[in-house]
Amino acid sequence: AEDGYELWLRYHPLTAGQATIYRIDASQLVMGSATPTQRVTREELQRGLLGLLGQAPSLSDTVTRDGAIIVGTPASSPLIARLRLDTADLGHEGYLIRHVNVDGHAATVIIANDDIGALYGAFHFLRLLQTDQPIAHLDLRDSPRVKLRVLDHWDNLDGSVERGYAGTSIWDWFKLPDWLAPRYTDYARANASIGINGVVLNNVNATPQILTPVYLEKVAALANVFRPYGIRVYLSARFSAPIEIGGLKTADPLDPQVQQWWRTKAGEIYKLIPDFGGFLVKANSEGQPGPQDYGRTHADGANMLADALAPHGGVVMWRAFVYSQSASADRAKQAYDEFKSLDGHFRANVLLQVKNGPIDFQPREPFNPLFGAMPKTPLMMEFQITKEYLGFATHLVYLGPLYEEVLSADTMTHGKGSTVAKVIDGTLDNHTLSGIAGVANIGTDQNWSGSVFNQANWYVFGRLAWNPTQSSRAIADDWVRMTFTNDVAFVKPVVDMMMGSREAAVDYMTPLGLHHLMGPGHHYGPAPWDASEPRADWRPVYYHRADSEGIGFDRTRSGSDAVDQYEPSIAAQFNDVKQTPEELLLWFHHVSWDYRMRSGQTLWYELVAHYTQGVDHVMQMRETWSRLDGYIDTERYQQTATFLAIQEREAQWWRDACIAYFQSISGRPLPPGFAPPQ
Ligand code: GCW
Repeated sequence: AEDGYELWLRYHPLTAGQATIYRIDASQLVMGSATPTQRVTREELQRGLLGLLGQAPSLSDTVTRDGAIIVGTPASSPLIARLRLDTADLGHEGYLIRHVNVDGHAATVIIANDDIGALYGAFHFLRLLQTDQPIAHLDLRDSPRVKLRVLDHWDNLDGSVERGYAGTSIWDWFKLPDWLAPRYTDYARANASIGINGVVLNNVNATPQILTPVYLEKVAALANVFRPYGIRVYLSARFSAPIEIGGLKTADPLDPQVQQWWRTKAGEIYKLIPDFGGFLVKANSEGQPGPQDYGRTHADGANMLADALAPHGGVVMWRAFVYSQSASADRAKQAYDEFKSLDGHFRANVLLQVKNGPIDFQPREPFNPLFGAMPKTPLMMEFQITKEYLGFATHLVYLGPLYEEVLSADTMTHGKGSTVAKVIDGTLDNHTLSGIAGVANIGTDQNWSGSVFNQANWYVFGRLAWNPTQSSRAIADDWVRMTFTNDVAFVKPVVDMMMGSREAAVDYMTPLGLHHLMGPGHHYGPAPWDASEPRADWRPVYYHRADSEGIGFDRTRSGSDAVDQYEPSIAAQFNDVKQTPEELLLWFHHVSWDYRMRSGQTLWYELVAHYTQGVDHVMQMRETWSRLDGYIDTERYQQTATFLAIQEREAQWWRDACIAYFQSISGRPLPPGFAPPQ
């Protein structure tokens, strides 16, 4: 049965015609198996080619026939060294794939400077077959633009997953370190296939127990599984751990005993895990402990941990998501307010991990104003892959366009073209350290991600982490082909459906810059009216501010002045209601219900139109899908069909609830011809 377990690494037989052509160019495998990474690379190629072509290539030490595939590094293979291909620009993780002639035989080489690059190259090569590309005369080279490409698991040690909608945690802490579930290896394969090279195993709302010897041994066992795949483990560290598991009276980062405790802890970890990546820290946010508890700054806290890790080559990923009640009249301003002035005060092995928008993974936010504002600090992107605010498991929402929109946004900090992607990959301000993190959507569900289409969000995250300038449509195209079929009659409509899906969710949930209308706490479904929370900034009305006159959050200079956290030309644009992109209108402005939009319609009518459009799009997706029965297996087809029905019902729920609520406040009539809900 098709349960989606294989993700995009399905390796099911290609059509006979395709297979026959490929078999000619993939007839023999010439590669070493001296190291663990070489071995897993060879296994992957054998498994992939056997699955796709119905016949495994013969293994050989030398090229004896046409169609050989030669894999390795100049250092490990005299044959490759003899070819004298230029690998200088490939770095440690890059690779080249090329057609060559060896001893009179046509061959393809997959060459890298290090084993891991060859594994990435092997996955790329398999992808070409999986997506029906020609392989006879290849000449391509690729290397990652971002150094740390990391999945953040919000997994708790009791097996629950914060904001996880795909079952429970895949880390079976009770059976580790002895039992290594095969799933860990498949997880590593999937990650390596898209270039992910780091995983944070535990929730940022961290328990200190993860740093105790019992758990560190379990962590080490996972690290051993991941190592051949180029993946390092990281841990979320609780700032107060020296008190809770160290028996100290304080966690003050300037206290010598505290510093010593972390140095010793780091030494202990590296003894077990020599390539340990480092710590991820959520401090002084949503009640988590941190340096401010002792009157110290985020920099004091981060640097103390950085000093403990530095001798071993580890990094600190310090989160900029700070959220507390007292800080500011506008929650959107808090991160910038707390961090901007610390630029230049962090150690060289600290990265600041910044959520894509200034609030919290909403369907649409403007880019976070910290991007571009801290040139002396390497800023990491934090995206959310799990759909906390985008319909959990069932709604079909492809996040590629959201990621692409943020990465291609122009911060203007060094003039035109200062994109967020260039901040993240380090090129804008010449950082060698760079990183991007995605909050994982992975759990014990057979299909890993709660739905087949959610797998695409894991996939696109990895591909964009490797190269943040890629097109999310091209990546969707690859994913659909690898996951389902190369039949264009299926691929084209499904890619179109995916590409429109995020805008549809924005429309049926929070159009025109609205945000945080979700039910407080669980964040599922509409609740713009909800006043049950004790704190003002936990209530949706704090964000939409609808009254009889109008709607929206005034973040202009006459309001909270969040606009001035942006570069001056952008600030001026966002400050002016006429120049603000309408998709962000109500994020930055409180405007009258009767405000004239560019279309000539009133804001009220247009708001209603967006909600309706969102529902219409979901109906179209359902309609499209209904015509695709028969192209794929029934299991995945049926589940998707059912989930789309859920999504349609809930999109209508969103529309009807929001329109009814906002109408009760605006007092405006519904647009003529508005079809009441069926
Ligand atoms: O998105 C919010 C979530 C919290 C989360 C927090 C964070 C891990 O609602 O569940 O906590 O952000 O990013 O720290």
